[in-house]
Amino acid sequence: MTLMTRRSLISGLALSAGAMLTGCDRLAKNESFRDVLFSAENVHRWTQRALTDRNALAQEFSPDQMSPYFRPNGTRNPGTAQYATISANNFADWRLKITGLVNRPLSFSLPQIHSLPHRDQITRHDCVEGWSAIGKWRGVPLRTILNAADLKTNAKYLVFHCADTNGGARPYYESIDLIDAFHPQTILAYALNDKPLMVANGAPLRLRVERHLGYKHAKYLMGIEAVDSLKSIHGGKGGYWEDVAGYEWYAGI
Ligand SMILES: Nc1nc2c(c(=O)[nH]1)N[C@H]1C(S)=C(S)[C@@H](COP(=O)(O)O)O[C@H]1N2
Ligand SMILES: [Mo]
Repeated sequence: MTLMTRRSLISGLALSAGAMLTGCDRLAKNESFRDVLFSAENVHRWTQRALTDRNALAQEFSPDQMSPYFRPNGTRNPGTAQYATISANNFADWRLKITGLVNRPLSFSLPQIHSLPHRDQITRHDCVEGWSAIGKWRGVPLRTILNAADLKTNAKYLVFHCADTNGGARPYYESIDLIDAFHPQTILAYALNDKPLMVANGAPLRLRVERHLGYKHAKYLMGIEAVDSLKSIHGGKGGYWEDVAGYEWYAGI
């Protein structure tokens, strides 16, 4: 199903669930359409969309509500030879590559990322392992980067490629759709609690996608790839934990 179709369904849901059902009645009689429409994952996603506006902001907090310590989780240092090289000299040799379905492939150095307009946000991070922490993030809105790269019209997802490879077995990666990619609180963060991002929290750059659970917030970013399907990326489920442990691709909160 195309993004536009999904978008019109979302506005349909937002107007009134009843109107949406009537409007879709004829389409729902088409069997393959119905299969996609009512696949478990879509129903889960649409229930979320019916209850909340996907562009609504995640709650932001005041400085006095910040956690004294923002605990690192998952990889705390990629520990690869490549990461050792790129992390030398304040990440002087690191580049963020924007590739895939874009009209203008781009490569950013860290000083270039730092020179772009930034956003600060104090948000709560929720990990499925059962802990939360409130931290202050500073980063570049992802939409700024995507507008510069000029997405092709068939781009539907952004894939975030990370530097950590779990001992060479599998690289960490994640993906989001364009609604989350252009959400105002979706930023590429380079500072946590007014300090440069530490290695343990994903230096030099990590994703903050505030309407989602912790595992979507890819650390150690190396590249962002625009794609029309997630099927051919690694295990095909859109993320490391989605592939290895069956976590939901849509981890909206
Ligand atoms: N590259 C990479 N990104 C990652 C992980 C990881 O292991 N590798 N762990 C995820 C999980 S499960 C969580 S809860 C957060 C933890 O972020 P933190 O280390 O800043 O607390 O990062 C997410 N992003
Ligand atoms: Mo997590």
